[in-house]
Formats: sequence, structure tokens, C-alpha cells
Amino acid sequence: MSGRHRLAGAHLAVAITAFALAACLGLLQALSIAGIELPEWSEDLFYLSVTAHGVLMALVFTTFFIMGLGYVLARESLGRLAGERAAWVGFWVALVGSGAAAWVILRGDATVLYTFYPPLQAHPAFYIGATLLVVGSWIWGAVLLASYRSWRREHRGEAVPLPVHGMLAAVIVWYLATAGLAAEVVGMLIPWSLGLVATIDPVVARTYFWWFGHPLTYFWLIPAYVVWYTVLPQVAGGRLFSDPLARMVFVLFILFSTPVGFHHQFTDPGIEAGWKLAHTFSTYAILYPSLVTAFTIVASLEVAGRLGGARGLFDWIGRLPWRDPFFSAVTLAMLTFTVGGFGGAINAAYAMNAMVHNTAWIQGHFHLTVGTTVALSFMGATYWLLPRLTGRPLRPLALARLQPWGWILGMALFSGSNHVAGLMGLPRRIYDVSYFGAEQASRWIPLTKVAALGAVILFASAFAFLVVVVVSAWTGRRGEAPAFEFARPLAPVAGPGIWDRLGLWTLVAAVLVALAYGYPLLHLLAQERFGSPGVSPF
Ligand code: HAS
Ligand code: CU
Repeated sequence: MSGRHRLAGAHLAVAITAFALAACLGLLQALSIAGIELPEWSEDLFYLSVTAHGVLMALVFTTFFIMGLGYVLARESLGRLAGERAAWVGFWVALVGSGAAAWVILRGDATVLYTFYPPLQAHPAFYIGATLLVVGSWIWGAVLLASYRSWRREHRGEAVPLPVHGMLAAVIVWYLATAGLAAEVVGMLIPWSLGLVATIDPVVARTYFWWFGHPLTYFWLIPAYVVWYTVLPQVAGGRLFSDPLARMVFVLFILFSTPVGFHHQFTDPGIEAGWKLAHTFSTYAILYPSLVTAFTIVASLEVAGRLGGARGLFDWIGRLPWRDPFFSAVTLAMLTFTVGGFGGAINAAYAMNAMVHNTAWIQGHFHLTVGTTVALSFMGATYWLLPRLTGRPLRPLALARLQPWGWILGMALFSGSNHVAGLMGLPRRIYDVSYFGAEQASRWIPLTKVAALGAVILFASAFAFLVVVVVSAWTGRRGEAPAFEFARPLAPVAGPGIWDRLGLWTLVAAVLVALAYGYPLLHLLAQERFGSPGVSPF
């Protein structure tokens, strides 16, 4: 690792370690659900594993990866990183926090799943650890903002490079989102788990949680989009179709990612139907930037294929560099999003949500979105980063080429069968899916076996990814590292325009959050509340 990128390397190493651990647990769970006997396995261990898998994948892997990627992109496209010492402090705070949370989970003292809904109660170290992870990431956000400001002083009248524009959108979404999380964890969960208050109000806590939880998914997605917009067209040998459209997409994410959380709470009591409808409208609004992305990225790839000599209607697809592991990983991740995004639109419709809520369909949905669109984009990004960070080539190349296809095949089996089983009524997060031999259960049991087969293939693909990372990072002769090159747009970038006014858009987004959550929260808090004591069934 070059000294210049040691900070980013440390973050990526933590991310990939968390991913490796969580991948093993994922396999065990899928085998367990399919009824395969595992030694020493029990209901308690199953739920412990589901919690650890979710927290390590969804919270630790993603956050550390995004932080590392953000540091690389800022340093390479702004030529600087302001406050590197602070960044290291942030790293250690986040690492200690994640370590504490992981430790209490693995000891069995925090089996509360990654959504940690009360009244399920964890050891205080879980909530405090999660808080430290977030505090560390706030420091990361501050370092990116400071780097941007320092760059801005010397480059007045220029639009900030697109990779940083996108990462700043992720930072802003993250600050808006974690305000809700802070209210829940610091204001409710920590005092309750310490015994300072006896009871907690689950609906209020869940409302704060989804204020955070939905934009969390865009905090994962935006860095993947940054890679799609700024690296993919370059690697494909083409141009970015439109720079202003890309900037608009990132701003729309800032605006609409938070005021939508009630689409996770359609079945919760205490939130009025009109407010659920309002959040449904804004959920449909947030489909728009992804639809624009589908158009712009396909257009950019078409430009690449045509620059490569394609003349027909579709022959440009075959001219794309499918043998490049970065390219195939990211493109397969995007293709998956066409299906995952379509499922999202189904979830967001009140009546259809009633059919799929709390069923295996949901785990099918999020393994397509975060588990493939985001995770496979990050694996692809790792293939792009490794030679540039270490000066060593990607090895074994054949394994890296195969790995994304394994992921897609495994996920098609895993997620496809979960979607169908969910429609048949299989609940999510269930230890014993046989329901004591119930007739209905007998129909979904074969599907759990298909899911387990998918999980085995996914595990093999994850293992291949780890082999490539370890072999490429630590063995092989160092040579000249390839340059970090970002896609140039078809038309030259004009000076800063309306989509570059990030301060203004943050303000508008904060107003939208206040509108979307102010009244419903006041309404909830004004009612007579009956709290619940903590329960720890596992
Ligand atoms: Fe979701 C539940 C609605 C996107 C993650 N979602 C979840 C949960 C997670 C999650 C983790 O409305 C479970 C939470 C829990 O544990 O309870 N989701 C949506 C909608 C979208 C959406 C409307 N979700 C995501 C993303 C996630 C994510 C992104 C993570 C990263 N989701 C819901 C709802 C629920 C939900 C409800 C609650 C369900 C319930 O009842 O519990 C939208 O953002 C989707 C927009 C996407 C598109 C697709 C655009 C396609 C693109 C690719 C183009 C392809 C190309 C390839 C370019 C419209 C951009 C071309 C290649 C060539 C070779 C030519
Ligand atoms: Cu959501």
C-alpha cells in the first residue's frame, strides 16, 4: 500500500474483513433455514448469526468501504485530503465502536437483529458501539467537507469534480439520516438499556429508526452510483453521456432520500394514513433519479461500444470489455438493479406491500439491492482500486473474471426463491420454516433448498473475491501503479450551475425532513404513551 493511501487501505481492510466474517454466517443461516442439520446449532445461535450477519454486512462493511472510497476519490480528484489526523481518529473511533458491537453480539448479549427494534433489548455496549461507528463516520464526512472547502478556495468558478460532488451528496444524506438515528439511540435506546428509564415506546423508536433507515440505503447506493458515473464509462472506453444529469441525480437523492421512511411502516399503528400516503408520493419521486441513471449509464456504455467500432442496434453490448472484472462486476450489479428497483416500486405500493411485508420477499429484495447492486459494485471497485493502491496487478485474473458471474448465479437462486417463497407467505427471519408440518409450509420448503444452493454458490464467489484481494494485495511484484482516471463527459463541464449549490439543496432537504417528520412525531408524542420493558428472548 502506498503511504499516500494508507488511510483508505485501512478502511478497506476493515470493510473486507467484516464482509468475510458475515459471508460465512450467511451461508450457515441459509443452510439452517433449508433444514440442514448443523453441529451445535440452535435457535439462539440462528438469531445471533442473523444479527451478526446483518450488522457486519449492512453497517460495518458498507460504512468502512464508503469511507475508504471517499478518501481515495477526494485525494485523487481534489489532489488533497484536509485533516488526515482527524481522519485517523475517526477510523479508530469507528473501529472500536464496531468491535464493541460485534463482541457483544458474538457473546450472545445483543441478539436484536440489524434493525434493533425495541422492545428487543441489547447490552448497552451494542448501542454505544453503534454510536461510535456513526461518530467515526461523521468525522469522515467532516474531512471530506474540509477537503472540498480547501479545494474551493483555490478553484472559484469551477465545478467540483463529479466523484467528489457525488461523495458530498452521500455525506449530506448521511448527516440528515443519522440525526434520526441519534434521536433514537442516544435519546431512547441507550438510557433504556442502561436502566435509567424503565420502558420504551416501540412506535416512536421505529419512526426515528426509519427516518434513518431509508436514507441509509441511499448512503450505500450513492457511492456505487459515483463509481458507475465516473469510473465505468472510462474503463469501458467511452464518455459520460451527461455531466449535468449526473449532478442532478445526486442532488435529487439529497432531497428525496429522507422524507420517505413510512414506506417501511405501512403496517405500524399510530401513523395517520395521510402521512403514509405523503411518504408514498415521495418514494415514487425517488424512483426518478434511478430511472435517469439507467438511461445515462446505458447511453454512456453505448457511446463506448460505438467508439469501439459498433454500428448496429445492439452490437455495442458485445464490444464492451466484459473480460475486465471491474466492468463485469459493476455492469452485472447494475443489471440486477433493474429487477431490485422494480421490486422496490412494488414494496412502495400500500396494497402490494401488505402482501410482501415481513415475508421472505423482503430479504429477496434487499439481497438484490444492497447485497448485489451495492456489494457487487464495491467488489468491482475493489478490483479497480487494488492495482492503483498497491502497484500490483490483479491476480489470479481468471478467478477475478469468474467471481462476479458466480455472485449473479448464486443470487439469482437465492433471491429469486426468496421472492417466490415470500409471495407464498414464508415470513422473514424464521428459524423453523416447517411450521410443525403445516400444509402451506410444505410448499415453500423446496424453495428454501434452492436458496441454500444459491448461498453455497454465493459463498464460493465471496471466497474467490477474498482470494483475489489477499493474493493481489500482498504477493506479486510491485510495478508502476495505473493512474486514477475518471470519465470525461461528452460535452465539457461548464462552471458551477444550479446542481452545484449543495448548501442550498441541503437546506431544502432539511425543510422536507421537518415537513415529513415534524407533525407525525409531534402527533405520536402528544398521545398518551404506554412504554414497554425490554425483552431478550434469545
Ligand atoms: Fe428497498 C425494504 C422500496 C431501493 C434496501 N429496501 C428494503 C430493505 C432494505 C432495502 C435493506 O417501499 C429492508 C429493510 C428491513 O430490514 O426491513 N427500495 C424501495 C424503492 C427503491 C428501493 C422504491 N432498497 C433500495 C436500495 C436499497 C434498498 C437501493 C439498498 C441499497 N424497500 C422499499 C420498500 C421497503 C424496502 C417499500 C419496505 C418493505 C417492507 O414492507 O418492509 C428504489 O430506490 C428503487 C429504484 C430503482 C430503479 C432501477 C433503476 C435501474 C438502474 C440500472 C440500469 C441498468 C443498467 C445496465 C444501466 C427504478 C439504475 C445496463 C447494462 C448493459 C449491458 C446495457
Ligand atoms: Cu426504504
